Amino acid sequence: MNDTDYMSIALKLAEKGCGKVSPNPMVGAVIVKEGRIIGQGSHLCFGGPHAERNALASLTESPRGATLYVTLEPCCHHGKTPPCTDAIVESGIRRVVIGTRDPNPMVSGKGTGVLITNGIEVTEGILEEECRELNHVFFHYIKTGRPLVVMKYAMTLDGKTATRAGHSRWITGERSRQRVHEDRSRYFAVMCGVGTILADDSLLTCRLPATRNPVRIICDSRLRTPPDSRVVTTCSQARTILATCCPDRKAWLPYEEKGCEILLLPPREGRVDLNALTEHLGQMGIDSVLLEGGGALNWSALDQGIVNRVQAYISPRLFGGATAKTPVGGSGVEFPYQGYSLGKTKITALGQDILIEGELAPC
Ligand code: AOF
Ligand code: ZN
Repeated sequence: MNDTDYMSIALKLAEKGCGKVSPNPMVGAVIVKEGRIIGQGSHLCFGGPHAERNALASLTESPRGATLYVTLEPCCHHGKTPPCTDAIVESGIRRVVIGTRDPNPMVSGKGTGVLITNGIEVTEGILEEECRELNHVFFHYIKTGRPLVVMKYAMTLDGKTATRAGHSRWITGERSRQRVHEDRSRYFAVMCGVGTILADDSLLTCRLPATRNPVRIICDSRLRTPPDSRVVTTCSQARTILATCCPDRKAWLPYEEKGCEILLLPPREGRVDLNALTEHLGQMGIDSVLLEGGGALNWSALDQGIVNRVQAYISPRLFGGATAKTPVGGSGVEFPYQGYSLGKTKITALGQDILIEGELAPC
């Protein structure tokens, strides 16, 4: 077993925090002495002990002279918990292997500095890409203060999101839909436009056992969401936020009575200003949004520069129909070079479907 092998174990441990620690990072730690794993830990709940401290608490023997493998640079600040660097230095650990630096300005480079000053040997950058990808939401949120927005859609091979009559259940197969539900629990919030609620009375919850529901955000500039729709009546199971430009507080009452939150935002071309919305969501501690919009909202989101990643689920079927809906509407671009290009693309087969995902460069 080498450094990379132990770091892979730490990465697996980090995943235990998925959906439970945001907006903090998922972190895993392994303590190794003379080729034996003598302690391991994960960061398991927001505000709870960090992975390093949980690993130290699990020790089966003295860590004097041992090596600690940790996916993220250990913290050296007093947050909701005391600095992990103190606990590491006190423990007598001789070497620390770090996956990636912490982008948190309170920690970045400083945690490593504290360890080195205390005579601990530090190795950085083991499985760095994997460690960063695991916490891509945290990296984005801590740097920008805004949620990472992932635009997700499912379409046929001929680029349709519904038949000419508007039917869309189902386009993709079981495995793709399972994956979407996993993402609904992985990302903090799910967002769609009022059109989706009016057409499908969508619930937007996560239908997998033992997972958390995302916060549901509906972009509804004129408050057209029916007060008896399922997103409104199920507020006790999952938080619902209506983002609107309607300043009439009397019109808010039927929603507020059922537990919905109303977020009043300035309009942009008659609809909710999406930059103002993401700014607000960031301030509310929402670190990520899975955008399950229709074509109009998807275009606005792209056009206003709030989309960071795209996930396109493609099913090997064709619907045809000149008027059948497509994933992105709006005015579109004029020339191919003006199109939005994805970088770092990844292609995954999911049963008969294909998932293409990638990152959008900031505008
Ligand atoms: C975590 N879990 O395992 C590590 C973190 O408020 P606190 O004390 O929980 O500190 C949160 C910060 O600590 C977080 O932003 C990150 O920079 C650092 N490391 N955080 O939640 C962990 N190692
Ligand atoms: Zn820490």
